[in-house]
Amino acid sequence: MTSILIIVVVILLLAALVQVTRVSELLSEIKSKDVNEVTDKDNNTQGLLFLIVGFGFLIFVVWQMVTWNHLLLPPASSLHGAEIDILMQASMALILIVFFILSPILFYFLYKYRGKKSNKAYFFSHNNKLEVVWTVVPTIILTVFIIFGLKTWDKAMNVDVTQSTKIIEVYAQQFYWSARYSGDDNILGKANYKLVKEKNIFGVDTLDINFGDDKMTKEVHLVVDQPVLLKFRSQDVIHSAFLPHFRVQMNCVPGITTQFGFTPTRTTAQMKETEGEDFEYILLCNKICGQAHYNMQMKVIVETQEEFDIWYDSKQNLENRLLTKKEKKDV
Ligand SMILES: [Cu+2]
Repeated sequence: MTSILIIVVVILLLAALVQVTRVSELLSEIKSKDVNEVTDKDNNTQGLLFLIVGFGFLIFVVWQMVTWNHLLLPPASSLHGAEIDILMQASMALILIVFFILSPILFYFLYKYRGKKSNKAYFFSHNNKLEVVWTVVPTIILTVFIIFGLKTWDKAMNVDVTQSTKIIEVYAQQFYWSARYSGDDNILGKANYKLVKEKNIFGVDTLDINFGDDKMTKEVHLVVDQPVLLKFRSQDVIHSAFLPHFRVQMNCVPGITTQFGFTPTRTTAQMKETEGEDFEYILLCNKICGQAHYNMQMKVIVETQEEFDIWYDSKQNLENRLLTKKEKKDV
């Protein structure tokens, strides 16, 4: 209700402003003044307004940065994430330094060089030195940042998959996430969307030798400091798996398998100590994939090996879940 009132007041104020301007124009017409003529007084007012609005805007930017800083993500909880954070901080520092130097100069010059009847335009056609400086300096800075970015990206994307890397499938469908653990053999059983039916939501091929020890879960549990390779599939449309705290994001595309490897470095319990009791790691969908997209999320828990084992052992494997007793004998 309050916001409706505020909107009504703003609209009325705008209407009043338009009317006042109109009245002053009519008055000028009565006094047979040219309403389109710009006087020094107008220029002074406009210049001063630019100065006030410009510096007001800068103060607002600083206020936002201070007030909303706590809403930013905490430091990355993954090995490669720390490097992405450094890249992000370096980029932001550069942008902010340039912003806080150039913006005040811009607003001040708007005021200083405001129109005056006595002013005469200065003819300035070309300056080679200036051209070289403002071409070469940004080129060098951008080249450094692009190389830095490419290296960070390359490191994050090309993770060596070793024996200790746990392979987990993350399966997307409107509007759920499910996970499939690859079991003791660390090999995911083959799957095909044509085999999706009833309990077999992943379309797992029950004739494949590797499927039996796979386990299906509704949460992703990870062991701290243990590398993991997430393999993504989608059943219907393009989704995007986003794990903001680990600085991980990957599209889930129907028909192909995409992947992202990373190593979590902080347990959920450790995060709760610094971020508050309500803290949970989360996997979100970051593509607008349909009506209930906003609700497409899955809990992620990082824990110790012992805690993981207790949770993992409590889950039923796919052989028991999908096959009847008779089918098990036949396999
Ligand atoms: Cu989605």
